[in-house]
Amino acid sequence: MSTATLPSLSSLLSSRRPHHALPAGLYTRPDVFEADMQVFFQNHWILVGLECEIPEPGDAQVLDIGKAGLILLRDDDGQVRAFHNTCRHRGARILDAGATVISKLVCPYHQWTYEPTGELIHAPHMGVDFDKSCRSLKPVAVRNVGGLLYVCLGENPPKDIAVLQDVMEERLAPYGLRDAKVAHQVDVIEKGNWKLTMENNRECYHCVGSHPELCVTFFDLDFGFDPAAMSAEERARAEQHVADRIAREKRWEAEGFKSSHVERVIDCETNFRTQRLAINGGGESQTPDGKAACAKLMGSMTRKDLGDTHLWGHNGWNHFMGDHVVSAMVIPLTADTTLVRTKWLVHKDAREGVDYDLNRLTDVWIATTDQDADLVARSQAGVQDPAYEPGVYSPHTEKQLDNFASWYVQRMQAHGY
Ligand code: 3BY
Ligand code: FES
Ligand code: FE
Repeated sequence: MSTATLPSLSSLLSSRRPHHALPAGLYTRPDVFEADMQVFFQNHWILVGLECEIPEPGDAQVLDIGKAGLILLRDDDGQVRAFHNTCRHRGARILDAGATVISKLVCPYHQWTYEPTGELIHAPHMGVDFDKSCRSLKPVAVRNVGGLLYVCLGENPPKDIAVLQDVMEERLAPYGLRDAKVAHQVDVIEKGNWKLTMENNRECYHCVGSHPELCVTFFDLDFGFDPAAMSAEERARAEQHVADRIAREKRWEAEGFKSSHVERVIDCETNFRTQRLAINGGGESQTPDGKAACAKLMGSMTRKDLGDTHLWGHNGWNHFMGDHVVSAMVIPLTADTTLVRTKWLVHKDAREGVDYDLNRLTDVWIATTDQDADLVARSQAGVQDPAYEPGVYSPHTEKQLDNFASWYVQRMQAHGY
């Protein structure tokens, strides 16, 4: 099909049927990918890293997000700052993607030099009248939400990030993310559109069929179920599970640990959802046997029995447990490839081989992430099939996908598509 015969993006968006998956073009077309990057990765808040990845002055993390380059660093006064990674002379990239340590930011092209505050301090051969003061690096809006770093690359960052901060700072405080370290990181490039990656992570309908390791500690029942599809015995077990969850949540809340379900998923700019859920098995952590993987607990945590505080956003998901944290961020690469970067955090003083065994810490989510990558590739292959027709979501186990697809369409339309 030539581009001229393709439906417009706005007609694709308005053709999405309520409660159904998105039309194929929204998962496959390069022009939609460009629009997605502009709307959801340039003009919404995105999760880009962790404060503990830049613990000391001069520590920097550099990331490519589509065509945009981002520098995250800690300045000499200890403040976290973010800049666009493009030189104010002729635009060259200043730092390469990855982790680095800087004292000044020196552009490799003609050595224009910037302070960690972004101020231009050295620009040789520009003449005596050259005004350096208006050529600082362009800042990027950054928010530190209890140790999770969010940026908005655009000029008008959504104000409702304040809701996320309000809800999560209190919940994250005991986990002491600032005093954590990344024990392990894995990059997986999924062969699918970023929205398929996000949809896959919002349901546990597929867990029983695909995630034997995760199912030891994860209750798929927490992600919805259809009583009508169950035997009397299964239904009784599911109802008991829900009753236990409510009782446990009340107990945790009474003990001062916020646990309730909070969601901002439609009619909002900053999409997030959080809830503290119980862990199956040993009840402590997402490990092969449910027992904590790290003897030294996170932050000020003194208990291992506080479940898993989940946090989903539109480009990532996180699990905060007593002994460790799993934080995944999603960066689209092309219409049909997506980077999923998963980090395992432990207390900064925890010693590998003494306080934790790296395999026990990472086994479950390495396996789960690989299994999810297969599912996403399978979805992408299927949605680009000419025979694909958007299917209906389960009202019981895929409600979060329905909400995500509705939010996606709403936000695209709000941005003029
Ligand atoms: O992606 C998964 O396997 C599951 C489904 C629910 C949340 N997530 C961890
Ligand atoms: Fe950076 Fe010239 S482009 S110094
Ligand atoms: Fe999965």
